[in-house]
Amino acid sequence: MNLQPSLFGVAHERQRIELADGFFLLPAFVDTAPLLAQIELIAQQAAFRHMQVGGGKRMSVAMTNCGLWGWTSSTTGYRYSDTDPLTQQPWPAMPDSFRALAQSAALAAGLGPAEPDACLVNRYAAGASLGIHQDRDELDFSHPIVSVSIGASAAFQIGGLKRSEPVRSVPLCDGDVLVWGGPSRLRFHGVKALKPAAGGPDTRYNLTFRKAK
Ligand code: MD3
Ligand code: FE
Repeated sequence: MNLQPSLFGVAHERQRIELADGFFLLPAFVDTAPLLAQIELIAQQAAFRHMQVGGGKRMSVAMTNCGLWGWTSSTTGYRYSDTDPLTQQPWPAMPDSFRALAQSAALAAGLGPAEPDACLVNRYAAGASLGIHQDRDELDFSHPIVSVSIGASAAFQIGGLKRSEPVRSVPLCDGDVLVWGGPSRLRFHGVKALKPAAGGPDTRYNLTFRKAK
């Protein structure tokens, strides 16, 4: 009988990889097909748009939101809004399946419970990137953030608590979930320009669940 521990996980065994203190990767945590269908419904009510940032630059990532609060950016700054500035309507409701996913991921990471009231939906076409930044527009940093990667793989960058600290690049694949909180809540991070692999999906989506207020 072979009592050697296997180098390969059993198919149903879920891994939890701690990339940094309080920063967890749950590889292939979720089947993304149903999430894509929900994203299409959300985008019918609140279209993807390229928001403006300071200096009048247009972000290469297209964004929309669901939930009580939506993250918005304009030439006057960043804020959470309870209405879509394009329509003056409330953002589409957060699907129950999204909230359940965020909660189960936060629990699986050991950082739960998550009580997201905001879900930012990012869409990356080839070449789109997100510069190094911190997520600090939320009221209370004691709540973890959950992020779900969908479609094309991307290289995300994790830095430290100061912009000047070195960054590490980690590949994020379809179905991967990240959960971070505690000492990693204010880490600098970003996403390198998307380079879709031949024969694979040409777009990447990311859901970021936060407690905004
Ligand atoms: C946190 N989105 O919308 S989330 C954002 O993939 C945002 O669309 C990215 O950052 C996206 O604000 C990244 C995942 C992520 C990756 C690396 C991190 C979050 C991180 C490193 C440190 C802290
Ligand atoms: Fe971020």
